[in-house]
Amino acid sequence: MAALAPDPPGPLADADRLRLSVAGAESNVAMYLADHGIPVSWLSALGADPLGDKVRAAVAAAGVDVTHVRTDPHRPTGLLVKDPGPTGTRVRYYRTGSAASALGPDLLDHEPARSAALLHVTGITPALSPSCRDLVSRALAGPAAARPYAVSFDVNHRAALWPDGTAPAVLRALADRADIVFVGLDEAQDIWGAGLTPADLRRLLPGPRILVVKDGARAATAVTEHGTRTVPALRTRVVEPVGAGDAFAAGFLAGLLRGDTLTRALRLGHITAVSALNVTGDHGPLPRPADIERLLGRTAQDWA
Ligand code: KDG
Repeated sequence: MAALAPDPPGPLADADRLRLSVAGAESNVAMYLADHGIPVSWLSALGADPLGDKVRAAVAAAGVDVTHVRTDPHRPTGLLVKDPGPTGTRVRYYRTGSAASALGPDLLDHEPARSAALLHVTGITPALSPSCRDLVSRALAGPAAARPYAVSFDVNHRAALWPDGTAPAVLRALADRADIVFVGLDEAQDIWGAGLTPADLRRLLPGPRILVVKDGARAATAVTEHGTRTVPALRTRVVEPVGAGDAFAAGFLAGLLRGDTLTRALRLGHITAVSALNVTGDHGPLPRPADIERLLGRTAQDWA
């Protein structure tokens, strides 16, 4: 999707200028995976309009295969507009009837979905339309072992997209069928109950092989059947947090796909998140490979 934000940041109602950028949780993950050298395709739909052209070009320029992105001649590219205020940034969506909202389960019938090792989906898509919900349900249908790919699911609760209050039940049912789940601790507490701990979340979501609970600037914990690993976050200057969760997911998945240990994968998640935290847009440059290696090799105390 395309994104507009007041430039300089400030209330939308007072803005004279808006900065145009590219946003979207799944395309962000795809771009950060490509940055890590993982071959990745983004499956989505864009309008036959200049915003769609811009999004496609930006995602392709990051090294992501966009040849399977559909162009819908009848529906526009989705758009979000940021409205920074004293208590945080409110996001306004203009995506009802967008090209992506018309996607459906047939997306999974074709390459590259059939030959991928991993399919990454988020809790944003099922909120867009009934056909989008069917798409994510189908991606997660059947026993995990019988699926041709592993599925990772980032809960990504966007309250504005769930006016009917069904988010807790729908997101829990979908997440519990995934192989790998990402959820923010505060996000999980908002949806499923105040005071929940990672151990409580594991009881709530017993299905995933790996449950990753992110605790903001503090730490991230991976819970598996073999135990729990917690890795503290890196200290960094936060310019704007949007996109950091996607960057974290991409770093963690890149680590797993490379065969790293859980601890190294969590570290790579944090390192990648810093790239998003240090910039105003969702997608910032990764540290140099030598710096990534140096950070991965540090001891636990250095990360605290
Ligand atoms: O994770 C960042 C996303 O939230 C942002 O890029 C926009 O995908 C988006 C959404 O639907 O909010």
